[in-house]
Amino acid sequence: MIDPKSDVLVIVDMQHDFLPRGALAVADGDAIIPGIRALAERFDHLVLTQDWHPPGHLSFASSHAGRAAFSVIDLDYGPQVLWPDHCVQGTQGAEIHPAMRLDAAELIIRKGYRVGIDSYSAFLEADRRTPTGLAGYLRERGLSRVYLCGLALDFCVGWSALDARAFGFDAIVVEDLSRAIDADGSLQKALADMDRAGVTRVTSGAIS
Ligand code: VGL
Ligand code: ZN
Repeated sequence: MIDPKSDVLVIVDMQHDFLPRGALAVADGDAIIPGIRALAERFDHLVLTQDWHPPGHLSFASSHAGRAAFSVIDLDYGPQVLWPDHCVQGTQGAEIHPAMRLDAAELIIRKGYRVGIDSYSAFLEADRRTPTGLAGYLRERGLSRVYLCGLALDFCVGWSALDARAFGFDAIVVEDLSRAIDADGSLQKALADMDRAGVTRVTSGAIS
């Protein structure tokens, strides 16, 4: 049962670059738009996340001579998948799809805006030390249960859900309203990590 006081829906990275024809398109990403819209209508509190990279971002394959997209390099903070250029600040590809209740969103949290650190998680950047401020925001507002959906299930949705748990929130991933990139077993790993961390997985039809 959705509790209008304590529950927040976090819609992750529903941006044109992650949708079909986008720079880092997630298969079938557009299929979840109507369902997310319908679910968003049922929450009093709505937060959107926006992947928001400067040109030349460290996570772009184009920033590393001779490296192909979807290969992995070792950085100071750990392994980093290299992506096609995506969600560059101010570009159309970085815009959030207009069906995501932009008008009703209480917070749009941008992430990945430091040129040298990626951030899949909406809570903590990839160096695992730099907070985005979202945990404090939710805490201060008494929002203790976080529903998550969007793109991509095995990266930004999954990492955000794991960090929600790590910061002491209840975390519920709406699986049918998320889609995965599934690079090199990443989906299976994300699901296992979430189960281990106590992230609940539901389908939208089961949310009363
Ligand atoms: C994402 C890869 C790179 C995501 C963002 O939103 O899942 N994935 N940047
Ligand atoms: Zn990104």
